[in-house]
Amino acid sequence: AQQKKMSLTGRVILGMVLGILTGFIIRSLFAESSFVHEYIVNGLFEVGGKIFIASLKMLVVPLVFVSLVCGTSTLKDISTLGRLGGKTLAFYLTTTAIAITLALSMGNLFKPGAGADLSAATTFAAKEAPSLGQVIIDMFPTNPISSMANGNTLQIIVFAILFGIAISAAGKPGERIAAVFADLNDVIMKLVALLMNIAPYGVFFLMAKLFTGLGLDAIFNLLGYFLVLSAALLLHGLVVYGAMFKLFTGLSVKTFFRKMEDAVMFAFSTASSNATIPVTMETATKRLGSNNRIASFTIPLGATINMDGTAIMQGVATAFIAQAFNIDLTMGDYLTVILTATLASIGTAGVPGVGLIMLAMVLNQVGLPVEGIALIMGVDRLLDMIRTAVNITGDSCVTCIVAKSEGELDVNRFNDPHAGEKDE
Ligand code: DAS
Repeated sequence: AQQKKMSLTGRVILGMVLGILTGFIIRSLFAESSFVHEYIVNGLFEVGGKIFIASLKMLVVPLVFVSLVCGTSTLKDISTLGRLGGKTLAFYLTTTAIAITLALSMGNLFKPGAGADLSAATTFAAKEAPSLGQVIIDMFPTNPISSMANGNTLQIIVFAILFGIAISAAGKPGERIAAVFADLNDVIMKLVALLMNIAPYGVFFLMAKLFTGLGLDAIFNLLGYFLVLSAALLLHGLVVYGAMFKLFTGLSVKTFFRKMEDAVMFAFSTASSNATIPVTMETATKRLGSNNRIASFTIPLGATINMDGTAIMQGVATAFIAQAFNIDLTMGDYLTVILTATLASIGTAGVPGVGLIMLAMVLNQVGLPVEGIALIMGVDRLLDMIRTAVNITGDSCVTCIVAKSEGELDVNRFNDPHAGEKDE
């Protein structure tokens, strides 16, 4: 009988666990060995991890452009697009507002920053938060090729939608181009499936490198902050998305979370929503059954503007830093935090560490000392991994809700436990 091939999820979990173990072993037994650090940690692990992330990012621009053109060109009419866009934005902005409110409430309830050690505070440059007008202007590409070259996801989305609309309105030539994009999309998704095979090794390298350098002692003196933020992330990820999923689709929440495993693990190990787009897309379409017409729009958009996990970090971190510096925030300040954090998340792509940059904008906006970020930087890498997993879970949850509401979710495929696992 064909030997049961361990599923991708199993192999990625194995890679993750072995990587973490290897990191701890090197950290404890080979701390002094310059050979191990020179050639293994900063050599093999560093190079392997970077190649893995680069291979995922390589697919993002072609996948987002082709799948969105493919999806938009098959839309029946433009009003569908308007309805789709409206629903998607409404859900994304609502979940982000819930996320920050939850975070600020927990931050004020548990007061993790009371009596924090301020010695680490150093200077930290803050950028001005973008205005809503500027964010909207920045969405329109002046040169689509440079948008692609720079990986400006929002501009690629806008251009792909307009291009797809033109295809659907262009009669015969449009039909021929649409057919080409449909085939291109299949080929790129096949490339995604092929690249998945290197994932267990890539995750091993990333985890081994990270846990060789990660001082868990940083967590102990920030335990309050770490626990409150992790609790808020898990609460939002499981309870808010679970309740929303059940309420708006009526489908099994357990099945949803089980099928999200691969995408969650990729988001966790890469700490980048953008790099995880290929896996989130494959999960949303092949495993959860959302039509590409929906997922090709909602997933790339979500990876860019829907960062609930990041918003939660900003809520808890703002409360923590205000408490650490004994500054009382007014309700007006909290509303400013909610607005700035939402705006900041719209304009920034989902890449590692972007949450900290946005936090500097938020703190700046409410007059909190931006150097407070230095207090939490030590544990931010690990928290970034958790909140990125929450970010893409929110994107996938809204994708299923919007697809279901449009009658574009294949329930049989959703309920099929093996959908999308074998190479189709
Ligand atoms: N790493 C970001 C992402 O990819 C999240 C963050 O930095 O907060 O979503």
